[in-house]
Amino acid sequence: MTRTLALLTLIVVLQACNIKPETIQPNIVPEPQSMVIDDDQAYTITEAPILAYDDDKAILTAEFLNEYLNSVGWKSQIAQNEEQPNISFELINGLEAEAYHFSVDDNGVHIQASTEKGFFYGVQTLLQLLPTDSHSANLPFMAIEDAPRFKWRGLHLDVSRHFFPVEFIKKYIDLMAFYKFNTFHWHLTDDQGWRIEIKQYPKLTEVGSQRKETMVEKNFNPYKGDAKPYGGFYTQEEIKEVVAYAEARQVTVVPEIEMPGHALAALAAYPELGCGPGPYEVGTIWGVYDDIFCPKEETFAFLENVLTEVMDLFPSKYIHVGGDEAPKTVWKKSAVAQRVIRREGLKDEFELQSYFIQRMEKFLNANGRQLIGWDEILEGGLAPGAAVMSWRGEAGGIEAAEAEHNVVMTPNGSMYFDYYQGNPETEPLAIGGMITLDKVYNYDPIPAELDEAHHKYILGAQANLWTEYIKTADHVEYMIYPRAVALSEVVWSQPEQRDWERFQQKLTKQYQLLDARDVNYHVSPPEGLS
Ligand code: TNX
Repeated sequence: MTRTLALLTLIVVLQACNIKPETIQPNIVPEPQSMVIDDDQAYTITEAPILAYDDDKAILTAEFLNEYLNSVGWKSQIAQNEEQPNISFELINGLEAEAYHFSVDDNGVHIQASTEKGFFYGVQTLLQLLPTDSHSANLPFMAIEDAPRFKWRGLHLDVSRHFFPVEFIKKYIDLMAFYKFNTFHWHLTDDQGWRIEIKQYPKLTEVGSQRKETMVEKNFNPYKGDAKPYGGFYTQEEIKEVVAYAEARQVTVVPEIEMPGHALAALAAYPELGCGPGPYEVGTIWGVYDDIFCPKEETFAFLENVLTEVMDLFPSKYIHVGGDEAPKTVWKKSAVAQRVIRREGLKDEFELQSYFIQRMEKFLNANGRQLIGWDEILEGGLAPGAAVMSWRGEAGGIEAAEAEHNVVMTPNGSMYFDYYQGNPETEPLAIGGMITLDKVYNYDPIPAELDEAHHKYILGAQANLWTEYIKTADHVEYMIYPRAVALSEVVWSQPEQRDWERFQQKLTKQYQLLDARDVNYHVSPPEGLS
């Protein structure tokens, strides 16, 4: 109260002296579609703003904002039928699902939308404007009309190579939502660890989530593995908690269950699913393994049962089945695999992989879901309705889009956040490659060579974080931020709204916002290397 009084006094004094208190500079990221500012007039939100909404569609978002503000020291409250709320949520008709209008005038802050998603993004814009060092904001009059450029605005996290606890996953999602990302790609299984509880197959986590000490190297070599026993997994209860948490932040969680390759942890648990005699061990070194799922009926039944539990946990329309880096060495030698090739009249092991993926697609489709996989699923023939995640450059994505398949662009030349972002001599060990902040910023998910008629198949883009060399939550954040801040403009803002100079100026405020959220980030120099 005393603070409010002091502030009011200050404003009165300033007005009497005809000095305008400084208004907040709207350094909003991602840059909105359109923004008109009238710096001559301002509206002050003081420590205890009143929130109100005129439609039930805004309840959850109003509560989200209220809770957030209180968690960082504001004393906001929701009060319905308040004559003059400071922040009002107003339902308007006709805006697209994720669009919103945001304005500041004499009557306060207005967030207008037609959907819950729209209200939510209006709130994120407000949170971009609020200062981090005081509980009062002098907002210039403004009018923003905003909507995203792309439907798929994604970040991925590999929790197999290293495991990150639920609390951190929630923080990861919080930050995604803050930058208006809407898709969290959760890479849950790989050679080096199976991290999701599957009730029907308890050994997946009992055995498959634990790896032994690296064997090949007596001397610790971080390029090869951890040299230590390592483990961890999420229970189904934890997964549900994360999915609900994400849903409240308008983030869809897309689970990935790798097949037919990157399956060694599953084979260690259930050796009968491999083509060889076994036994297998959970991978202890990084890289690609020859042992993959064998295309036998038992394997298909297993995978369908696993996916059934996965679909019960994840409402996402898309289910990611991996498909990448599946060496055909073992299938070439396997009598079972060769028999399937003959029985199905297939040409080779690539067509066998295509057959494998097509069976999974039929199963997912029969359950109302869509398959998405890495671009290797193009080899040997793309499953009829599959979406493609293009990681080995953009060629796979272009080919898929031209064939009228949906595509998510995630080329390893621009979207691999496990690559270095600065001088390798001073940066923590990374997997190689160099993706600086400006490189991310200048990426365009629509390839220049794709003809316009097929642009609509590019759903959007996503950055991937593979964690072979990333063991701690702090390090994850360091690799993701601020590159994800740059990516948010790539996937949300219109190309003509993107401006590298302006973006760099906006970063100062973004660093403050990240500090306030206790995020570890890399301070990127203006150009190139640190
Ligand atoms: C390739 S990208 C992989 C991952 C590795 C990554 C390292 C992709 C679909 N597969 O298994 O972690 O390279 O950058």
